[in-house]
Amino acid sequence: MLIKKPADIRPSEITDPVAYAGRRAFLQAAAALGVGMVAGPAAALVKVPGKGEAMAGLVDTPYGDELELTGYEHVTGYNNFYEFGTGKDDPARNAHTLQTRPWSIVVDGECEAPGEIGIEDILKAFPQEERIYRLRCVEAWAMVVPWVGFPLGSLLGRFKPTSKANYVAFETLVDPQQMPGQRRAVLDWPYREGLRMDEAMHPLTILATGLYGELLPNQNGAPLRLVVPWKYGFKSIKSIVRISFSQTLPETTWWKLAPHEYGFYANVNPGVDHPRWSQARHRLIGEGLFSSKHSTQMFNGYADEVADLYRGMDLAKFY
Ligand SMILES: Nc1nc2c(c(=O)[nH]1)N[C@H]1C(S)=C(S)[C@@H](COP(=O)(O)O)O[C@H]1N2
Ligand SMILES: [Mo]
Repeated sequence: MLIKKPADIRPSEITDPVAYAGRRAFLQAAAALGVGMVAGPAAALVKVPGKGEAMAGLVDTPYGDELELTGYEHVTGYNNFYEFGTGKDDPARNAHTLQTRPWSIVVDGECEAPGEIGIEDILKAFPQEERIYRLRCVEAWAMVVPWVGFPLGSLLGRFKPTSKANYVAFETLVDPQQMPGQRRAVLDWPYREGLRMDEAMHPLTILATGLYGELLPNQNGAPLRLVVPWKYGFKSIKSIVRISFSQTLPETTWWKLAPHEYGFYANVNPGVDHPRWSQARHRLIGEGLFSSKHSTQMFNGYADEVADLYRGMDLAKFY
């Protein structure tokens, strides 16, 4: 067995996204051997591509160690963001008109301390963690993204939700000047999403502020978007301006538009097909159109963590 001395370890060997899978195993082995790391714990974070603004002081987490990352160019070049067009390459081309500073989020509804918080304060107040999550889109494609963000629950707690807060509703910015797709009534703007309170407070649910170690590119929902790894992609609402606690089930964009196709829960479930396509298998973006498909797992592989939230529910009915 060849044990490399720290000086022989190039940073790319530790952080190269392609050779990512073994990074923490490597770090643990190095620690066990008492080998000092070149650049401290930060060396475990993914390699920053240098396309956007790098984020400092990120917290490494154990989430998603075993997953192989989707390439940065796919994560930022193949998107859904109807405010900038309905084509998968429209957001990357058009989202540069979005102004993400200044930006603030209003939090209201069933809470004792409604208010407003700016994105700069959010970045300062909550330690930004790197978590690698598999994210599934409903049209049977998936990506593995190194998100940067923090648990949604830690933000929600500050506004002191009351006992009537059964759900949380989210809204995206409406501004047809900045969002050219909103000049047409493709969707009923603003884009809206919602979670049950216990889903919102689950530690896997995050508000993402970055990806690949950099502030979110506009096409991925800058400056702040939701990420719920056990649900289909459309739950991950982008460029959020309002979060409201509600006693009743909030209306959500796709569910309202086509209730027989998209439900409120939108949990990844290989056993419940979309009326127009199977949900049992999916392709990973970046592997190519002729690549073999992967079997979709219940709750997108997060069943151990989240299945309890739905105990006793008929998931074919509450899809
Ligand atoms: N505001 C807003 N949020 C949105 C969408 C949208 O059109 N508008 N599309 C959703 C859908 S269908 C998906 S699959 C994901 C895609 O996120 P990504 O482009 O970062 O992969 O964003 C979701 N969030
Ligand atoms: Mo989607």
